Amino acid sequence: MRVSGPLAPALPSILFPALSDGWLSHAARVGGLVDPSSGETVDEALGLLMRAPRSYTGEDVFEIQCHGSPLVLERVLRICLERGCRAARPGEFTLRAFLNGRMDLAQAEAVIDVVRARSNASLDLAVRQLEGRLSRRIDPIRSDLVGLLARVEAMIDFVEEDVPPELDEASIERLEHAQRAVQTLLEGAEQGIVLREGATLAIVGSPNVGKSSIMNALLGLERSIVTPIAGTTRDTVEETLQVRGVPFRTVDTAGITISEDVVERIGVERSRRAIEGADVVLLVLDRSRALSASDTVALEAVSGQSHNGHAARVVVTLNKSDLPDALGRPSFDGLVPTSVVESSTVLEDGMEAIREALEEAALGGERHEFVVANVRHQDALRRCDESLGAVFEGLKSSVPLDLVSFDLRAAVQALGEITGQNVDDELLDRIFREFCIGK
Ligand SMILES: Nc1nc2c(ncn2[C@@H]2O[C@H](COP(=O)(O)OP(=O)(O)OP(=O)(O)O)[C@@H](O)[C@H]2O)c(=O)[nH]1
Ligand SMILES: [Mg+2]
Repeated sequence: MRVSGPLAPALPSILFPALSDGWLSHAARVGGLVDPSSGETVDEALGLLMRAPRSYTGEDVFEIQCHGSPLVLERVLRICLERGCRAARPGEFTLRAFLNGRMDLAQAEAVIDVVRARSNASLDLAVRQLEGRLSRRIDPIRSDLVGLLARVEAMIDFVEEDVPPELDEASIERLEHAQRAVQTLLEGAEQGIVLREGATLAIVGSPNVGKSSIMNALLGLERSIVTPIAGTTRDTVEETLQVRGVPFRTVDTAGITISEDVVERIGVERSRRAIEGADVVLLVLDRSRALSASDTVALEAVSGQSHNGHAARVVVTLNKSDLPDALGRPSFDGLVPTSVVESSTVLEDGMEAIREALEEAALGGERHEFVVANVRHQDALRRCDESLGAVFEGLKSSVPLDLVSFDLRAAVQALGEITGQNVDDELLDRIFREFCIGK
């Protein structure tokens, strides 16, 4: 239980009457937690007083660690409420931390990302944002633009008649530098979304090529049924999978083939739908036999697919590499795989190559060192970039400087929205509504 605000320092001696007064800040103490109205001991608990400003919220904070029983928690909560406390709203502790300058808005938003992270990669990103990585990139760009804005506004005030004022070379270079920095941050935007939200992977191919075996090998558990009988997987099997920290919603599909069997036909139809819904397709071919009619149908299904208008990236694996090669390098007729690898689930060979290829396909290339994963931040960066573009347009066509200053101010404001220099209550409300109570 955490209490923040002016009532916090009074609580230790009320709740722990047996302990001597004089609670030191940041020193935990253990004792009987007593209900002051009845004098009854509720639990044996730890109390921790943290004096402002060295606390999460920046206010005086008292934290109680009792045994996890909901009954105990309820009683402690009731005692605190009777002493004038009120229940925290979702994210209120973090909101106060932001309002008291303990963290900026991007850091505050990272708190919820840490709580919600579904993969190592997204947790990593959230923690780095919490540490202030994004803010440290944004702040210098913004303060440079603020300096330039001051300069432009001074020029407006001192403009001489008939002499069109011009921005000096050095200032223009600084503007260009700022825009490049913003664009660099935007470069990893797509990766940021993938790392945060994950990608959908469909494992497809003709029957019996080893799709389910590969799915199991990637998962490290026997999720899908594997047998020598073609047509073992008759329906899609879904599982979440982490590949090098990237979350994949993975779908093992029924082998694609031309079939008269009703059940099989439905399975194939579902496989096709899985391909349509995928960001990444892993096409499995059996290297130990020549390309069959079913392989061709599978290849066509993968080539013809498109997902929300943009095609999924395709990784091909030539499986059963432990057996003699009867396939060679097939021509993929119009299909351009991002990688072609070889694998053998029997020898457990090539799984790293598949993982690497899947990661690259999902991220659309090499992993950026730092990416902006929050859509709100990306939107603000885009607006900043656009406004800076308008500034350059304006300078080139010698529009009045007050118009230039208008665009420059918009760029500064967009960056300020990320770290929280310019935010209104409505936006704060929207951000912190997403939080859970107690954060
Ligand atoms: N030699 C060899 N056999 C393999 C390999 N991978 C899978 N197999 C075998 O191939 C057969 C089919 O494997 P599955 O993983 O069920 O193949 P699938 O593509 O899921 O098959 P369907 O679900 O029927 O479409 C099984 O007998 C596997 O043991 C491999 O790398 N080498
Ligand atoms: Mg299968």
